[in-house]
Amino acid sequence: SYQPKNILVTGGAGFIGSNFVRYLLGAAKDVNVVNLDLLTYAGNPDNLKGMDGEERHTLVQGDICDRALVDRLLREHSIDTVVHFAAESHVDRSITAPGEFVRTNIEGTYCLLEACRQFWQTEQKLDKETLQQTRRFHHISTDEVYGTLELDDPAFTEETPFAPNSPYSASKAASDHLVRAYFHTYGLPVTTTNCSNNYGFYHFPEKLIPLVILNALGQKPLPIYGDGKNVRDWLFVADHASAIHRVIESGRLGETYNVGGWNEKTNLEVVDTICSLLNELKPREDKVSYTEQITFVKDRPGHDRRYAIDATKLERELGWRPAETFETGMRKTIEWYLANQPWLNNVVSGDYRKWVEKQY
Ligand code: NAD
Ligand code: TDX
Repeated sequence: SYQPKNILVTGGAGFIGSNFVRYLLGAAKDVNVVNLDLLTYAGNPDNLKGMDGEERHTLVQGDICDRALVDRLLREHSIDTVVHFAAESHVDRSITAPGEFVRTNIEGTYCLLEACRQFWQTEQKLDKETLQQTRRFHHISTDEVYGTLELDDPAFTEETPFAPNSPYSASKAASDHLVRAYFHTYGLPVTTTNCSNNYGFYHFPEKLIPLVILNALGQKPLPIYGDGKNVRDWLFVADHASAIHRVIESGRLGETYNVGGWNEKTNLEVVDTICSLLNELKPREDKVSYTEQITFVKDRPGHDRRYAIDATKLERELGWRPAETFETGMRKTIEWYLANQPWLNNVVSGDYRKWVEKQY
């Protein structure tokens, strides 16, 4: 199997990227990680505190669209493997301001692909066989590229045609196509994973699960879009990290692998689960259930009804299964948020942004 050594992770100060870096430094004792992250509102260096193997990790604040910077990092750190998380990731923001999604998600992916092609093929002069044996470009994508499902439709497979419905998913679909094209045209050794909704530690509280935890504890309304019956498949973030690692090690080049948790839930079911765990672990002083805070609000424009992932290819070819069920993963998540209120307070107050001022 392929063993990465000097890895450029992009977007590794965000939610999934930071969980992946933490996982990888622990799981692979001989890897070095350079973490290129622009530290937008979604990037938080606190997510990377106290990691085993942190002496093998370097955080660089910078833009994946900055070609000169990417070129320099590839060369200075003899990068053999790129793991690409950096993106604008929030669907609601893509509806109000799509421009940054086109820039980071499409142009940024293009810039990284070009830089790798130039560095590995032109500068290091690797022939196709050596290139494909000794280098990797792994691209992280989403199930949202496949569009939306009716309740009785079969789950998305890797063969499902792309039909993105939001500026976010359209920009991710474009980046997936570019990655695919660099394999077919230039032989770049790429793999892609399309994953369902993640939840877990260090999740930024603009997304449904951490927002509901935050608002529940703050005695604020728990906003449910529309009728609350939209369905998502949920995967614990550490399971996503292990799936990515497995695909980098053993995935077939040029292939995409769907990653999912076999956990389809309506949004109301998700919010009910959070409320009952909180009722048990941190009951309200008045002993009233947190579900009393549920409030139905205006629906998201173009709100996809259902996502469901068929992850059998990943299981059949690479033997991967998630370790957590929704119940075990959600319990860990709620316990983590209750034990890490300073992290949450830093995010809500904006204090986490001060890292940037302290460093530069
Ligand atoms: P996130 O918003 O928490 O993190 C994104 C990170 O990228 C941040 O640290 C941000 O600072 C950084 N970034 C943004 N623009 C950048 C730029 N121009 N240059 C360098 N860094 C930049 O997102 P996430 O939820 O961790 O998602 C990570 C990846 O996984 C994304 O590609 C997303 O599309 C994909 N994904 C997410 C989910 C999910 O449920 N969150 C599911 C499937 C796939
Ligand atoms: O306040 C809310 N109320 C609500 O009902 C929010 C923020 C969301 N929702 C709904 C919309 C969705 O049906 O909950 C569901 C989940 O919403 P998000 O947490 O915004 O996630 P989603 O839009 O499904 O996209 C996520 O999963 C796929 C990530 O943000 C993407 O980056 C990933 O690709």
